[in-house]
Amino acid sequence: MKIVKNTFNKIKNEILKKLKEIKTEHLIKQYIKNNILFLSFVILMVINATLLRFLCMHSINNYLSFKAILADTVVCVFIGAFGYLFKPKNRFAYYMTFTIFLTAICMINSVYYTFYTSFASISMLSLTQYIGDVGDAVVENVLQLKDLVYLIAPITLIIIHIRLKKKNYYKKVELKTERKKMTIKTLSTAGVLLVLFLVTLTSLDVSRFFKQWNKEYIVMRFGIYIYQANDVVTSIQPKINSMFGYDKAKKRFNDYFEDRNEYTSDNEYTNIFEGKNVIVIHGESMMTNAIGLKFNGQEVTPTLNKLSSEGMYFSNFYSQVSVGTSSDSELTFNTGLMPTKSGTAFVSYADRTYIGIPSLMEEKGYYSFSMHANNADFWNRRAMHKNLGYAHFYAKAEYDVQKENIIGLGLSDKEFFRQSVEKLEKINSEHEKWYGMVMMLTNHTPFSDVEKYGEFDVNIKETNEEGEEVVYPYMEGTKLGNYFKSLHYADEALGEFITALDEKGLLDNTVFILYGDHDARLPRKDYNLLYNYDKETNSVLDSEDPNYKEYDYYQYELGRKVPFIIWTKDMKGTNLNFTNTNVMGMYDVVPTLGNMLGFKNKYALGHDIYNIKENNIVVFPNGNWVNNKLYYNSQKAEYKPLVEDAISEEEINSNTEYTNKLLDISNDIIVFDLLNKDKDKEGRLNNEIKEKS
Ligand code: GP9
Ligand code: MN
Repeated sequence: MKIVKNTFNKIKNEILKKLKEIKTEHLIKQYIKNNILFLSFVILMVINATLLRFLCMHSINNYLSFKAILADTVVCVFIGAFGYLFKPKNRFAYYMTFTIFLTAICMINSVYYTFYTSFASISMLSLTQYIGDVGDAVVENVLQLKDLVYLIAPITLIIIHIRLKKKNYYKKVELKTERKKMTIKTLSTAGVLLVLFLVTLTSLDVSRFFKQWNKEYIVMRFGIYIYQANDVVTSIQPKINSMFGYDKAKKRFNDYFEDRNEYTSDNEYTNIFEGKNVIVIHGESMMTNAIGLKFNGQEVTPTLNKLSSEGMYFSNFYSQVSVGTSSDSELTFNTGLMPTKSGTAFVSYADRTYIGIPSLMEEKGYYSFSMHANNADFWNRRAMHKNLGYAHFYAKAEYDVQKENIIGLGLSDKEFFRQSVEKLEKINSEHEKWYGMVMMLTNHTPFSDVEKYGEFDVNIKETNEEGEEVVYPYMEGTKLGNYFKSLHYADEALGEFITALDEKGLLDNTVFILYGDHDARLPRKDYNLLYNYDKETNSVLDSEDPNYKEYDYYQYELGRKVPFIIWTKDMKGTNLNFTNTNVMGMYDVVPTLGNMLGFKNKYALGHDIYNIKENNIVVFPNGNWVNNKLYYNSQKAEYKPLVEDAISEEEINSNTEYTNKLLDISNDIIVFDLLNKDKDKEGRLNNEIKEKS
């Protein structure tokens, strides 16, 4: 009896299960049948976006990026949801309009990518004046077949529509669906998918999204549709920022430069390098604290040590970057202006007028150029280098980048320098005087390509009483340790570059200048280990230990110094061979170098260090400042004295006021385009009217 009962139950459960399956299957079929147009729209548009990533970035990770597919789906479901507000017979027109619009986005980006190896931006419309020659892009004047593939989507939608119409589908659907209910249901689905997408994001994704300049990264994580929408917002924002307040800004600007004591008098260094060729090295993430540092008797940076001991070395020099990192340092080095308060000058304000060192040198008869083996659009350099006055930007497409020569972000520094020497030889033979910036790349965070940096131990090796070698791990395996290995590689590359230049006679009449673009953003705990290592425990010394020196907030900020070196091959032992320990910032480069090379830029905000000397002050974009006596933390309104006789409260207040004022003026110059003389002539009638009303 029991057996019969069990068998009966089993059969019953089995039948119920089947029925349930049939019901679900039926429901799904039913849903698909009733929503063919909506689903076709979503699927076709997601396929188009995926195709775009595939055809542009050629890597499985890129085109099958789960995040991007999810993001594109969210956008399409969201747009598609509003289609339900229309009567079924009118829905096709709605979906077709958006299909054409989204397909156009894919096609435009596809064509743009072929030309510029980057995704399109509406801000580029206002930058066309700087993009005269396409330079390093592969120029093909015709639309390629791959750019037309996106048209399959609208064609498919039309075919689907015709077939549905034939079957009288729209009339049948009309009877069944409730329009508002379907809209809300579909919007809720978009909402759930959006939450799912948001939880997959990392903080790096979010920060890059708001900065918007790393376009490939954003398209890979957020999809093309969100990228393009974000692009519109970030492109319009600078325009809105500059719409109001021009007259007030102009007045503040005039008053500031009228009152300003510029310390511009001649000094013993005036014109000392006039007429010489110039090579400026943009030393990626090079920091002062590595100069002179040794592990097991081996120098981390033998080349920097040599240059700093043979040349004019500024050992208390700070970079003044904000979120624009490398590009901010290029801006400040070249113009003496500070980074903008929001966005980045290179990306958001590339159409403004700047007075760059390259254009000033050009006025003196120099040929000016820049070299960097990364994509020309990285940090919007293609437009900005032109704007700063570089006559030519040798970017990635002009370098031979083979897979085996890639380290970290791109072409290794050794190979980059090797190929740059060839270009320099040609430049030297064609131009009487030249000024060039050569930008390094390998020593870039996260410093994880360790096996490619070559041998350099950051441990401690000792011989014990028994004569055996004992190894303490010390910095091995830490990010700072990997940084030293990477920096050692970059330093070696630099050394090879100098040797090669010398062999070709390119150093004979050349001033060699090097700056570290910004600190390497390494964890404070790693510095704590570096300066407080306890061999016995292989960790940080106990804080009670008399030898323990805490690496606190101030140590960290003060430790972010980068090298600034001016060197010529015959400088050693001369009166130009010394270390200047006065505090100095990137914005002091224009006046200091200008004095030596024979150019002036009234609007550079720093000072000639040989005029202002120990009275200098370095301001940072976050409102902090440092001088020879004190480091001021503006966020906490606290400070750390650096000398016994620190300064008075009054002086601190006036320095803080100076800092804020300078940051305002600098920001105004860029946002309101105050160096644009034409704007002056035109007047800003529209804004005047707006301000008065
Ligand atoms: C990219 C390189 C690095 O070309 O300059 O930029 P960063 O991340 O340092 O700003
Ligand atoms: Mn950098």
